[in-house]
Amino acid sequence: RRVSVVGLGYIGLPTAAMFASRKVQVIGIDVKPDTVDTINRGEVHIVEPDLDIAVRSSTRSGYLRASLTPEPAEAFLIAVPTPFVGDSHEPDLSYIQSACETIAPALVTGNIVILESTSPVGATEHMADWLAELRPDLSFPQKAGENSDIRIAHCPERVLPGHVMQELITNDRVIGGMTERCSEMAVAVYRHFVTGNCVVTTPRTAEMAKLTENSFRDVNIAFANELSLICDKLDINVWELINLANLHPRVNILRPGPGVGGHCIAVDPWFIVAKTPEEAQIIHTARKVNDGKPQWVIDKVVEAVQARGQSTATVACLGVAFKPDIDDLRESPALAIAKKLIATENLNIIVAEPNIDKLPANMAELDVSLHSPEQAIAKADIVLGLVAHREFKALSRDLLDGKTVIDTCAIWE
Ligand code: SAJ
Repeated sequence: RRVSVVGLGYIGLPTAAMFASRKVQVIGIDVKPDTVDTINRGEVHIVEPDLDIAVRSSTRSGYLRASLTPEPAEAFLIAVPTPFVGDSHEPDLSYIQSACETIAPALVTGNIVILESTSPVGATEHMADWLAELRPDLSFPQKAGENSDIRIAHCPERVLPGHVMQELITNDRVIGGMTERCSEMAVAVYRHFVTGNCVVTTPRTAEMAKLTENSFRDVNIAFANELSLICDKLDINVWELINLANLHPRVNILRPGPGVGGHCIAVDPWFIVAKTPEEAQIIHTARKVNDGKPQWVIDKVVEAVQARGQSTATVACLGVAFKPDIDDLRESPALAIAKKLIATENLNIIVAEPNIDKLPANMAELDVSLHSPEQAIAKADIVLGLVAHREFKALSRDLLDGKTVIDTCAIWE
């Protein structure tokens, strides 16, 4: 058995390592020579608990190998990014299209191609059409139905960063085959390591299911964030309010924060809005509410400086990761806030982020050194809680005496 995983990033690499751990021969394909070399040395280029161990043992055992060029396999899994086109909120399918160009020459009768990338509704059909154009000698399900040479399915990934290696195994999978046999074959592929249910549907429903899951979370976080603005105006403690409301057996409000980060929840709802702008009113508004939260936090800091009657102030930003207890800075609202505050006149910014040793090279414009939380608070006039890391929650409240505290994420509640 051989599986090829195209795109060795946050989803592709853990998935490849998971197949290899089950003694399936895996060829991982990536466009970046550095990534290919790193993996072939048994090392990893991304941080995810236990991924390093899995990649090291799979390359040593010979079940995982990375390459720039495609090789024959039974199943091809595509796990490439689907970002926005430029500064727009339109999905960019060009990475999927390139992946098709990469694998097309290696396809033979009996293969299955599975799209794992989070995609707008209709993307799997586009993928099938691109492959059909590239390989006119083979038949595909959109024309040949159950008799096609190549099978096609969409099986979106749903794993939570920080828990990927566990959730890959235990999460239920949505399997959207273009035909029943496409779904059956996709289920057989995932059964190598998935212990959760594999639930079969169509590609369009599978695409929408993934977008719906992340939009559901975004809308619910927006509700919590909107409550935080309302409570601030009405002089009510939003954390106490939410705890009280959540005592109701059918209410479960999420946590307000400095905004929504990461590369999924702040992106995927736009794929629904882009397709159905008239209908997707709540989903669109939720995006705007969550995207507006960082500026609200910045305004709070500026107000706090004025309230202290100071012309300049030192602000300790506690946390720059995109969520608690993780070292991932991508699309982090906390980092965006810290950067904007650094660019604000008369503010001296210090940053504490216990999950990283140094700010990454491409953040060089962040001309600040990392402090321990205790040091940062000691030097600060204003303490700005941005991420509820466990190290911050463990801090003594006495450290905050005499400081102005803006706690956006309930570190001290
Ligand atoms: N956040 C809040 N308040 C909350 C919960 C989260 O402000 O109550 C913020 C976080 O701080 C973070 C952002 O939302 O900035 C997103 O964090 P998250 O933990 O909700 O989600 P992600 O982006 O790490 O992973 C999500 C997951 N989706 C769902 O839970 C529905 C994951 O299962 C998906 O696989 C992943 O997106 C993905 O790749 O699509």
